Amino acid sequence: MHIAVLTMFPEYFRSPLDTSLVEKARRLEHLTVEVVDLRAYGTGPHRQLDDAPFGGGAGMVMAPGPLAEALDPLEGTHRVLLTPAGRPLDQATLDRLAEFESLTLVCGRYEGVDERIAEHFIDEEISIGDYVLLGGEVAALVIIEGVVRLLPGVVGNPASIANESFRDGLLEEPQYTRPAEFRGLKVPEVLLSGNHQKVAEWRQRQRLRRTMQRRPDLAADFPDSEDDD
Ligand code: 6GU
Repeated sequence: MHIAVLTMFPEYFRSPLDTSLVEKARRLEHLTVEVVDLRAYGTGPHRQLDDAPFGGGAGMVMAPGPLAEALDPLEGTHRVLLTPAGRPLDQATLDRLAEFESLTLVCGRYEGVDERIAEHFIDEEISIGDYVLLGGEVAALVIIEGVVRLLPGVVGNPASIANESFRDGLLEEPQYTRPAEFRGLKVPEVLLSGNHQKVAEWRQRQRLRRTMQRRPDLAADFPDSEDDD
């Protein structure tokens, strides 16, 4: 996969792209990332990217010219604008984005981008949640991490992707590792029992219970998810 990131803050991406599985994916050539400095497309001596909104009001708008020039060579890639006004990101969206050969992530700043860009130079608009950040950079990194771990060969054990929270609409059960007793705190007995059937039942019960408690919105899709424990 190739990802182009359009941003006013290219330095934002250095260490995240050089760390962890993202670095490994780049090293193994599952992934190439090109960070494009939008400032290079700005106009005037200050390489300006924003302008006042038509109709008045507070805040500034990212002007269409520089964005269009940066996006022209990326026609044919799947172009995503990161904005709090976009559709909320979820696992299904990441699964879908991971199928593209070439993604472009446009990091919005200021009050927004000129709507003509959103309508004619962008394929979809995505938000990472119901809160406001300074810009789309963190959201672009969220998408890069979410997508990279789905690329074949990047995560060692594909089962760890297949079994996770959200893939079947439930949160994951609690996990424990050694020691079996830590500062007087014990691991649930059933996990030490060696009874695989009992363990599987316990895990499923924990998943339902956790989802009910923490994410009743998700649990609503599971009519059989009474809190029976
Ligand atoms: Cl994509 N951008 C900004 N600025 N704020 C956000 C967001 C994006 N998603 C949630 N909040």
